[in-house]
Amino acid sequence: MDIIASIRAEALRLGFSSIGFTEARLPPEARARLDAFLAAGMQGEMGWLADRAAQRAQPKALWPEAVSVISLGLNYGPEEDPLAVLAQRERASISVYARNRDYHELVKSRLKALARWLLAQQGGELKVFVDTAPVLEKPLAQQAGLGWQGKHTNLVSREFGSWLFLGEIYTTLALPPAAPETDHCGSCRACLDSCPTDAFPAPYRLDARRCISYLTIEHRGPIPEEHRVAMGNRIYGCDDCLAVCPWNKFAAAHSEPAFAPRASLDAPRLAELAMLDDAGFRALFTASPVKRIGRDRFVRNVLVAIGNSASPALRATAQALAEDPDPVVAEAARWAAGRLETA
Ligand code: B12
Ligand code: SF4
Ligand code: SF4
Repeated sequence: MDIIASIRAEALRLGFSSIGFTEARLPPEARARLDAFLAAGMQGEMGWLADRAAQRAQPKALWPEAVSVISLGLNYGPEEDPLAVLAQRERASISVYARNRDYHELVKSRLKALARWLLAQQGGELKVFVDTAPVLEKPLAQQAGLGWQGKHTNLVSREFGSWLFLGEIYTTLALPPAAPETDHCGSCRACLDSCPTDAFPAPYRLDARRCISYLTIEHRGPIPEEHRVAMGNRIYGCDDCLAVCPWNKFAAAHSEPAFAPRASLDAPRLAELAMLDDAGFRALFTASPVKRIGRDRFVRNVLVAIGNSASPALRATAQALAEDPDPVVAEAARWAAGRLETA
């Protein structure tokens, strides 16, 4: 078996769904597009996207010794329609990626296992990354042949649709590069038209400040009023643009026990979530990515969903939080109670 075939076999054995190889180099367009995104302020409060833009846009600027990049994908395709819960207005929609364990740990442990194996087989030096490092993961994955950056800006795979988590191994080994994947969006614009907050100023461009994923996870302070109604009951992340992609019909559901929705996070009741104190919040979201946003930001999101529920029964829940010690929670509670009064 040649080196590429044996790395591929080991990656699949470790549980990765997809793998590709590319040079540790991105074309100047990647930097230009990142700069245009930042110049327009579309990163909002994610200042860390700008802080290390040079390293993000060019692998060798992050690690000069890097020669090749191994790009890896892990399928997290849902077993059921992830948008079905949006119609259940007294319940919460938590995005597919956050309904159980944090994917970062799983992907990282597999990247490390593959890296150890590769070191033993071939030597060289390497570094592993998933999500949080200054790495443009999607353009690298496209270059490595895993898929293409769709109009919703995420990587779409012919085999796994929009449901791949990405991770990388940068290595000093010279590995033969794969052919980059080409764009198969064609005239489709399903993702662009599905966005509740109109977050795409143009195909392939996302204004993060309007994206519900950003608003519910990254944004501190009150959620701008102009987006609250469109959020519906999405309280952590959003899957609309991913879920409508026609390439998902070729995808199989994931086979990871760690990604099967926990019963308590599968359409939980808004009334119960709103009443969580700090300890209750931490206990419910043990090992979940949701834990990162903390009780206050989480309850803020839940209150926006309560305001959108059109359920008079939830008005008392909102009112009970109107004097919350956290001013952002208190403001969201008053907004929700006011909406339900009108309802
Ligand atoms: C910041 C960030 C966010 C931000 C901003 C998203 C964004 N699109 O930039 C927010 C918080 C909104 C977010 C949301 C989500 N994220 Co996110 N996020 C990231 C992160 C950390 C950095 C992405 C980045 O560099 N953005 C900066 C902008 C400039 O980059 P970009 O979108 O790639 O912009 C490119 C396009 O504009 C393109 N472009 C511009 N013009 C043109 C024209 C043409 C013709 C073409 C082809 C391209 C093109 O070039 C730019 C540079 O590559 C990555 C992890 C990483 N390190 O890469 C995860 C990552 C992108 N996120 C991921 C996920 C799963 C999500 C969510 C689905 C989570 C959820 N369910 O709520 C949503 C999806 C929202 C969406 N439609 O993108 C996955 C995506 C996996 C995949 N298959 O692509 C990643 C890769 C994490 C991971 N390791 O798996 N995310
Ligand atoms: S994740 Fe939701 S809010 Fe963000 S761009 Fe996609 S559809 Fe729009
Ligand atoms: S929904 Fe259509 S336009 Fe959007 S990424 Fe999928 S194929 Fe491309």
